[in-house]
Amino acid sequence: MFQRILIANRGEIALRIVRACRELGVESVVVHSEPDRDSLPVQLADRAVCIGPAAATESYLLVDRVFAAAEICGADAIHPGYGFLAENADFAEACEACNICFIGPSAEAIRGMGNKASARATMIEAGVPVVPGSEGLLTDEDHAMATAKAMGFPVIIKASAGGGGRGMRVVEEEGTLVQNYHAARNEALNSFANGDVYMERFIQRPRHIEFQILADKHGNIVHLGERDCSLQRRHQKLIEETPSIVIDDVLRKRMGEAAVAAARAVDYATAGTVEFLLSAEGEFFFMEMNTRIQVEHPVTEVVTGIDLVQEQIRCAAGEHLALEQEDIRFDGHAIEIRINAECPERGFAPCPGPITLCCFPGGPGVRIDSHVYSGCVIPPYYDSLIGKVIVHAPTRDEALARARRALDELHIEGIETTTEFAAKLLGTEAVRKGQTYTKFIEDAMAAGDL
Ligand code: MV4
Repeated sequence: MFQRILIANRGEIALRIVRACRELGVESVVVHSEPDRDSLPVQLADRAVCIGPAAATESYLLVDRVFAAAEICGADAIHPGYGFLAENADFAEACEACNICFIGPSAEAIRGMGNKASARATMIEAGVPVVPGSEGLLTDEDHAMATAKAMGFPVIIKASAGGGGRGMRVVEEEGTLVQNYHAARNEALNSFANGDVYMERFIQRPRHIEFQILADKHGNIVHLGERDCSLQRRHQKLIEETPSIVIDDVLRKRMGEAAVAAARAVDYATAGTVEFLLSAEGEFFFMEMNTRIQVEHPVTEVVTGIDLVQEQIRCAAGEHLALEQEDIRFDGHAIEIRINAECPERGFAPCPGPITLCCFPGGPGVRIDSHVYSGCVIPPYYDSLIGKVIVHAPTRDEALARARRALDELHIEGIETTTEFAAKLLGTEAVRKGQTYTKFIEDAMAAGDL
C-alpha cells in the first residue's frame, strides 16, 4: 500500500479521498488554491500545500506545481479525483515517468477511450454493441451524406475528441446535413483543437445507463451494477439512482458483461464507468467510458457495501481484487441528489458566496458527501457542486420518500441552491413512475411542469 497520497483536487471529492486515505491508514496531502485555503479537505487532510491563485489554470491544472508538491511531500501516488487532471493522459504518463503512481488507468487506456472514434472501433472489435454509424471518421461532406442516407435520418454527428455532450449535432433531415457537418467540425476544432467527427444513428429518448467497473492490475475485472443517470439538464446530471427500474437481472448480466469486455479491451485498471444508451425498445449501445471515479459513485457504494475509492486505491497499489463477480450483491435502492450553488429561476446561473447557515439532514439511510459548512465561502472560480445527498432504502418508493424527507431537512442560507428544484423534480409523476429520459427536464420545464 502507498505511504502518502497527494490529492490533486478540491471540494467534496477531495474530502471523499481524504476519508478513504484515513481509513486505509495512508497519509493524505491536499493541494489547494489560495481561495480554498480554509476548505474542509484542507483542514482534514494530514497536510496541505498551496499551489497557486484562484484560477484552475494557475493551480489545480498546473502539472508542474502538482508534481513539485508531490516531490516536496514525498507522495508515492496522486489521486486526481474527477475533472481537472483526471482524464489527462499526458499527466498520467508524466506520473509514470516520475515513479509516482497515478491512481487511475494507464495513459494508453485514457487515450484509447478519450478518442471516441477509436473507442468505437475498439468496442466493435471487442464485440460490444455500438450505435450503427460511420466506419471511422467522416472524411468529407459527401461521405457524411452517403453515410446518413444509408442509415436513415435522424443522425447525430459527434466530435471524436468530445464526450459528455460537447461538440454534438443532431441532424433531422437531408437538407440540413451539410451545414451541420461543417458546424460540428468547426465546433470540434474550436473546442478541442481537433476537427475529427463521426456519425451515429440518433436514438430518440434514450436512457443514460452506466456500469461501474473495478479492475486490478492482474486482469481481474468485475462490474458493480448500473446507475440510471437519465435525469440531466444540459448534460449535467441532477439525480442518479440504482438499480434502474428498466433493467432486470437478465439485461443487467448482458450489459455488465459488455461493460467488463469494454474495460478488458483497453487493459483497464482501477475504477471506471462504461456509459450506454438504452433505447426505448430495450436495445443498449456503448457510448463512452469514463476513466475516473465519478460524482455519482456513492449510489453504487451504498447498495453494494463496497468502498469504491478504497478499492480504486488498492487496485492502483497493485493489490488483487478481493471480490469475484458472484460475491457482489445488490441491496435495496439508492438515489443521489446533487446540490448545486445555482439559481434555477435564473436559468441555473451559478450562485457563489458565503454560506451563513448550513444544516444537513440525517437519520436512517441518509449520507451526505459535502465539503461545505456554516460560515464557509463558495468561490466563483470552480464548478457549482456543493454536495450530494444520498439516500438508501429497501425499495424505490421508500427511497423516493426518504429523498424528499432528506431534502426537506436540508437548509442552506446565504446562497441559492438547487435543493427545492430537485424536491419538485422528485415529486413529478414521471419521476415517481420512472418514466424519464435524457431530455425529460428540458421538456418538463418547457411545458411548465417544473
Ligand atoms: C447520443 C444520443 C442519441 N443517439 N447518441 C450525450 C452525451 C454523450 N455521451 C452522448 N450523448 C448522446 N448521444 C446517439 N447515437 C443522445 C445523447 C444525449 C444524451 C445522452 C445521455 C444523457 C443525456 C443526453 C442528452 C442529450 C443527448
